[in-house]
Amino acid sequence: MCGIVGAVSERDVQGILLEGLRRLEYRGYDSAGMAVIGGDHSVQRAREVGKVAALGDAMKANPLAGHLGIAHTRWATHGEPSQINAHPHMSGERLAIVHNGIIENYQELREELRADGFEFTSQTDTEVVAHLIEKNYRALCNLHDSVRAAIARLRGAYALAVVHADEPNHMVVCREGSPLVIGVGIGENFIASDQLALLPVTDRFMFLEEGDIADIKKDGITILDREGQSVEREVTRFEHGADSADKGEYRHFMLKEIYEQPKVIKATMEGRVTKTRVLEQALGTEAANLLENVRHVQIIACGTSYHAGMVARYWIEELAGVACSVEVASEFRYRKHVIQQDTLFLCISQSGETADTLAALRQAKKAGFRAALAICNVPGSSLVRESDLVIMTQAGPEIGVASTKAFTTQLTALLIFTLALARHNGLPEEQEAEIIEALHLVPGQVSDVLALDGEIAEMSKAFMDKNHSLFLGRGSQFPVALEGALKLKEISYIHAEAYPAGELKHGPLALVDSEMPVVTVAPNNDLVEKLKSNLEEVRARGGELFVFADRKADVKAEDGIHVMQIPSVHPITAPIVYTVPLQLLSYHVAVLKGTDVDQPRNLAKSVTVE
Ligand code: HGA
Repeated sequence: MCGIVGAVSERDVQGILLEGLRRLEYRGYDSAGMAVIGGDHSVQRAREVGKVAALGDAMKANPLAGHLGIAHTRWATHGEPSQINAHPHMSGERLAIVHNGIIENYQELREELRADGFEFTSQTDTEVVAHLIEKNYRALCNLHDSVRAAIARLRGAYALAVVHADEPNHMVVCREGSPLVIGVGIGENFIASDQLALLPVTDRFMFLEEGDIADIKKDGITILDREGQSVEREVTRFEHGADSADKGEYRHFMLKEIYEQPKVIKATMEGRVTKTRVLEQALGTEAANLLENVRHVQIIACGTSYHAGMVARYWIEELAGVACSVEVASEFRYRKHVIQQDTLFLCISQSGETADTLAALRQAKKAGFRAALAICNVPGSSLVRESDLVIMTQAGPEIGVASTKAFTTQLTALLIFTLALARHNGLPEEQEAEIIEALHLVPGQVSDVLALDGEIAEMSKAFMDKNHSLFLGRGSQFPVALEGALKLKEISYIHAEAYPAGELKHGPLALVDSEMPVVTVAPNNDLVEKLKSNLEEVRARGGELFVFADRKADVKAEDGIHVMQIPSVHPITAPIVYTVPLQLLSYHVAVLKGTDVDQPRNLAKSVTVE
């Protein structure tokens, strides 16, 4: 959340920074700003409320010329979205800063700096950091040292980029708990919250470690670690095509990403499964060792990734016979837990920078778990670097704030992991082969569901004027219902709740009437007959049902029951396939309602604040 970009170059940096912000806008979009050090060695700043386009428009009339600059797109945590709270923040006329994260002790620092005579113009925690660095600068006259001295006093999470007009040839950047990457150019260098922002200018990146402080000049990068020791960070090349941040022919990134699913699910399987078996070594050289004797799996995640973890629990207990617990990271990290012996800690995060998940992982590493496994979509992210074992999803960059392809590739990776674990726990070879064969069919089955797009768009009209909806599923389809409800909430702003279908009569049935559409996923598994009875309960109360059902499940369309037939799928892989029609349904409802599909209100991607 919040996007940072910076550049130091021979050329004017305004265009590079604006394009970087446009690409980072998924991280926050309530205001945007830029500060550039011009030829006269003064700081010029522009800030606008709203999206990056508003800043771009303002800058057409008043361009900022200069070879060193920093910029920011905001997702407010401290202080309303407004021009005065927009970054960059300044201390005096000569120091400017952009920040991603939260400074927890900002109140006490603010009081101290006020007593020192600093005047505050915003409500943000960030402005405190600007003044703190400036205070140090007055004594130390060196930006790097001033930043180091300032961050020693900060509690919380931050990625910072700082420029000072007295040192017009470099910026100082650092990170602790929020992501920051350095883009390595030729005769120019860059920084950003993620690689995507910089793809038009470079494909070579260095990832800062927690506690690093770097000086970025156009012809050199120096990095010191937390202890002040000079360190080298490896330069890696970006693997995905530079077009990933483009919508192409699609109206929205979300739709593009829904349609990419057959390809990326396949990519996530590549190199990890044969026709009939999981290649355990492909999960890491240590995989066999770490998975042996696992007696319990503790899954931690947030949001959509949490739903993926909930599906995995059904798989892990059913196929591996290993106990599995799933918990949202923000709860897990703040309670005492009993750790059973030989528990594997499994974190799921699209970005690998989710603040709560990372914090939970760091606690877990001290707490005596057997090992930590990450399922993640971003190579080089903190989660990936800090885990013992990693399964990368191969979704490619996901730009739409509402997660789609990241979820289905997480499920794919989790099923592969489950089978590897299950093999250590006596899953018969034939059963492994049956499931892998079913997994190979999933990309084709997802394509078949995508072919229903037109019909689903038609169905979505029934939701346009509704304020509430219910989603039902049983067994491993319950998390699919949860994910479907989350998608509808996120992008159409319709209140949606998901229940295990068997819970209906224990409360939510009271809500059912003709104004409450009820969406149900009904694959042909051993729970389908029970599910049909639940549907009757809804129908008997006048509720309108929208059922995504296996052809063979024999759910009949009739008055008030709309049935969309889904290709027959294996019960184990069904959650992956049944997610897709629910994504399309939410997408079309949102389009009909005219909401901002890719950047829904109040949300942002990559939740790097707590
Ligand atoms: N706390 C700062 C930055 C917010 C942020 O990083 N959001 O993700 C602010 O409120 O401006």
